[in-house]
Amino acid sequence: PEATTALSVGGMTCASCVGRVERVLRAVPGVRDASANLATGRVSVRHPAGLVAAADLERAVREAGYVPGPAP
Ligand code: 9UX
Repeated sequence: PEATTALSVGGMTCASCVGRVERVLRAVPGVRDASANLATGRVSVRHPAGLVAAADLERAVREAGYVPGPAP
């Protein structure tokens, strides 16, 4: 089944940041969709259950220059 992983993303402060974070997450193998919320600093990632590790998502966020964390 599909699953959703939520992350917090620090440093995402403008609409371009949102687009960049969504783009790098959609490029992670197995990810079907990613939706970032500028107001809350959270990202919701859709993927098949078990196929994507949170650590892989966090790495992609970090390599794009943002600061990932667990969803509060
Ligand atoms: Mo605008 Mo977002 O310079 O990093 S793209 S704040």
